[in-house]
Amino acid sequence: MAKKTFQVPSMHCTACVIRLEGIEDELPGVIRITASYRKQQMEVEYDESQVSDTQIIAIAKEHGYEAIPLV
Ligand SMILES: [Cu+2]
Repeated sequence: MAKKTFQVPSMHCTACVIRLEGIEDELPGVIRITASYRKQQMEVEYDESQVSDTQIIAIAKEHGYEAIPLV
């Protein structure tokens, strides 16, 4: 199990939080996404044997959000 935080600078309202958190139901292997509009971040818990951070970044992009992994 992996947990990674991404900076999402293009979040502009609380509806973005709901859209980003909805990704957890779309991408197999993603267990939970917790997004914060105030922090402009989303925290993703995922099974790294099923899904990679590259795929998470790609699906966020499909929704119109740039997700930058924090080291
Ligand atoms: Cu928004």
